[in-house]
Amino acid sequence: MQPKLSLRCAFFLAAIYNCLSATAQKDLPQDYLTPAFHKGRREAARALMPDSSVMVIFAAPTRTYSNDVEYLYHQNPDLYYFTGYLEPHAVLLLFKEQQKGTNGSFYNEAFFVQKRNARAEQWTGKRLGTEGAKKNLGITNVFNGETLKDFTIDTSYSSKIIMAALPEDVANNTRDSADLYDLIAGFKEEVGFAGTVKPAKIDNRLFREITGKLREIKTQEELVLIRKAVEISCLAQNEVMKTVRADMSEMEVRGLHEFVHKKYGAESLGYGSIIGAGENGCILHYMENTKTKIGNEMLLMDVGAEYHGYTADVTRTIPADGKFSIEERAIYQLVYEAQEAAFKILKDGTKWSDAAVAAKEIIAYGLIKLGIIKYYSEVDTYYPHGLSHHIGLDVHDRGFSQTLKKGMVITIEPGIYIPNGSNCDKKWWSIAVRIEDDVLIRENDYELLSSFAPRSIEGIEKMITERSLLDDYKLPALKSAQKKAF
Ligand SMILES: [Mn+2]
Repeated sequence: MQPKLSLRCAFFLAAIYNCLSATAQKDLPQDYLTPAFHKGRREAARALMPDSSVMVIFAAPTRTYSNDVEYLYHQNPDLYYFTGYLEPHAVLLLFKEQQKGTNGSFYNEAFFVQKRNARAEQWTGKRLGTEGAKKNLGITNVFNGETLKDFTIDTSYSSKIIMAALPEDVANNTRDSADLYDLIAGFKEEVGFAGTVKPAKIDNRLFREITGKLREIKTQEELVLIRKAVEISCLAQNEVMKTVRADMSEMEVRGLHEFVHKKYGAESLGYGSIIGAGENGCILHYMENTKTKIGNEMLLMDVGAEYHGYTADVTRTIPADGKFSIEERAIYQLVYEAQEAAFKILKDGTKWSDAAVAAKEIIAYGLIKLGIIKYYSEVDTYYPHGLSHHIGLDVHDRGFSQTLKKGMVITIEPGIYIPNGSNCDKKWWSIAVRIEDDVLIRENDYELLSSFAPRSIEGIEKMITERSLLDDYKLPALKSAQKKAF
């Protein structure tokens, strides 16, 4: 990575930039969500909005990783859902009814995006600009962000301004007068939002309700991407099962997962990969992955590929030495049966809580039978999390309904975690098992989207015996690891 550029190079860059923009990008993925999808989502939102209301959605803030380096940018899923736009410093205004512009034209949405800038694009990548956004995203009313301050958002008539709570960690780039900080400041001034005192018209709850109702039911276009993310995640699990050895590190296992994701074109992860060997599996969101040898205990791997914004969430727990011990088998089988019990009742109309109870009962009575707990009430000690959540543009995707509905995609993920020092026979200590699958709810049943990776004891033991090309992938030992004096 290069340090920031000095001014004198700018002239030279303008020339390169012209060459770059003249060469159309070839060999890009062909399966992005279509402009028709995003337009359809905007129309669906409008149908749920009350009369005379406007919905306002800002891009996600950029965030500093270190010094002048930013974290890889990840768009606000709501803005992506409604527009497909992937760049920062933007805001969408979605009106319920047609508005009359100053020039007499009518519009019911206005999208403010980052301006094209040759010098900036040489460093941080191409921008769509207003013309690109119109052409690629199919939005008609697109403006440069800097014009927001001249745009009259006439909210005097509007019953509600429907929006998410504003992010509090937005940095002000003083060299950019139309960054997210300025867009938010301009908007706040326009609607009389002084400091933290919110005008009564601003409704955050309704925003969560409308977007929850929309996002919890997946469209056919979304399902194509989710299926792909889930399959990729499963194939990575399989490849790791085939390759796993006791002398591998947690970090290497993580790398293998993410390598397979990238082979299939998944741009990102839905969350930091969780690779926990033995005791580390008991830490629910263990993302350090620092253990240098996974050893012969259980290996819990919770890894989700993100493909075009949609994430999978798949966990497999395997015996690193290829065979489940008696104790590992007993705990694993219990988690497996808990998952099966929940699967059995999944369909349109099932209450979330019924599925959760079905799984929890299996685990509680199973742990009692194994002598690990005495009473049902102790089950939370070893099963401390919920059974299920939506997945989609967020790994914990937004939803609204109390019952399952056709078209929802959710996880089913029971687990049992027995840390060292637990109040039970020490033969159970450091066993951690989670089995997490992704399912599509159908009218009368469900579809197991993550069936590509085995989840039964027999299926996993068999997969581990298979060979992988990665078995033969050996790198030379590092020479710099040997200690030398200056
Ligand atoms: Mn999950």
